[in-house]
Amino acid sequence: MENMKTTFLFSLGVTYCLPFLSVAQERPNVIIILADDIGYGDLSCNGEPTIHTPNVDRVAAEGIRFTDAHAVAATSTPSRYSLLTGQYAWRRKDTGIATGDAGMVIRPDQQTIASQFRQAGYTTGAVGKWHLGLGLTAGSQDWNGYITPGPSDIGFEYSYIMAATGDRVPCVYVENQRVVNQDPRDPIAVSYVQPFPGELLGKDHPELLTVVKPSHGHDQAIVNGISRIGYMKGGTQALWIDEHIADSITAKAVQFIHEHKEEPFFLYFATNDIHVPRVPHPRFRGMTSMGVRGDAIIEFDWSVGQILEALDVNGLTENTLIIITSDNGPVVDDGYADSAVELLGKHRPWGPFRGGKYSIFKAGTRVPFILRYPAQVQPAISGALVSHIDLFASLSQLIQQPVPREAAPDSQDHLATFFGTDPSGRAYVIEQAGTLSVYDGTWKYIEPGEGEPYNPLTDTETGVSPEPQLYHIKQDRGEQENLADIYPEKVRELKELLEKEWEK
Ligand code: NG6
Ligand code: CA
Repeated sequence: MENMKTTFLFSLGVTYCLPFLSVAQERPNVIIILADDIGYGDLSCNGEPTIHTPNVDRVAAEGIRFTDAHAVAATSTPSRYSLLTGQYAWRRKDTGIATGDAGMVIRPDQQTIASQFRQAGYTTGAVGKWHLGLGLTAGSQDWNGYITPGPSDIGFEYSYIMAATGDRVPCVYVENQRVVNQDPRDPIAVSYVQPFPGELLGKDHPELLTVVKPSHGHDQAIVNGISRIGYMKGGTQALWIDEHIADSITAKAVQFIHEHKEEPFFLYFATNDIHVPRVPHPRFRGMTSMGVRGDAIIEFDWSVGQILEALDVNGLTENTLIIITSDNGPVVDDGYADSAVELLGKHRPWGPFRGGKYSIFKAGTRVPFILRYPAQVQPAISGALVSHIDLFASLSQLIQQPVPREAAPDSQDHLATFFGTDPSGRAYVIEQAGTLSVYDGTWKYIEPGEGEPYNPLTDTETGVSPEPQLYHIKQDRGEQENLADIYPEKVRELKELLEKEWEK
């Protein structure tokens, strides 16, 4: 079924239709599908033969697949903050991995991509993983009432979210800033400071961890046979069921599309897959030989397929711009003994790159990025240098919504590059993980930093070193040879770029 707008235009007849049609096409629907911890190599369109993700591959075949696309940070909160606000998270100290009771990191007076769409007259929604805090300050939320400020204060008219991550309490859905299915006789309390009297904890009761046990950390509140980070009491009826998370949030995203098919909409759909704890629905179990990590990728791909189908059946495919990307790079053991390491086989979640989640090496932030918009964009593969930081300005340009002064200070309009008509992309990208790096498409400089070069728990090469590092990514994409001593001029040039950014 065509939407009303198109029908109206057709009824005007061909002569009058064309100019109007182009106006109509300036207001496409926009969907950002933000995966959690899916690496460059975790999607078959990016070349690893060990995984099969047909729905994502369809989007790639019908759109542009970017091979040099970057998240701003190698963990979720700073990455999402930067994507949504167009401001580098490292400009603020309070944008590290948020607890489940963190205050809202994006302030109500900040503009976001969502508020831009809202001001342009779009219907806006956020579904899935949030991890950007709620309420005014840490621990101040009323989990039994209206939680404010929240997504509606930063541009999302509708929201159906998990407050933080699958492995952090509270393990409940929050719809339009109220906990779903909450029974007032069983009030929810959340703490990241101390356990509640009588609350059984994972560290004391391994026998209660019937679904999966931690490999490190994750030994506090027990919910559904899985111990988590943080303490929680009450809300028994409201608890999510881990196996059903993908089904629950995908259904809400699909419902949002159905309900708003007649008007331009912006949907931010942030999946729980494939973050830990990985508990894919039983129907996906065994679909790969890689155990739950592989099966969660298939579940993610299924979610993408549901979104595509909702667009197809409503006749929205042509005029909807859809982006599929990930908040940060991959990790195999992220704190649960779920056999992901043992069953990985030849699969390379990081693709040809070094590092992974938490790492300043490439795989920490070089993420999958696919854009499809059949009405305007020809299918292609693009090697242009692009970053999440530019979605704010570029999507604002798309909908011709002016960017207010002070808003999105780091975001540049690269819509033509995202549309495949200008191959140049960004001059350089800045990335964050323990320290900062700057990469211009050829050279990458990593600022000296403090911290361990290797984390044995997650098997991560952090890339942090007290020495400056310089890599010639064009010739050495695996970042093996530090050329800082040989090219001090290049080091100085890139270091100065970073310093200038700091001063902005
Ligand atoms: C870490 C957690 C990890 C994950 C990460 C955030 C431990 C031992 N590790 O602190 O499991 O939750 O935070 O991941 O607690 S992110 O993708 O949301 O940034
Ligand atoms: Ca993540």
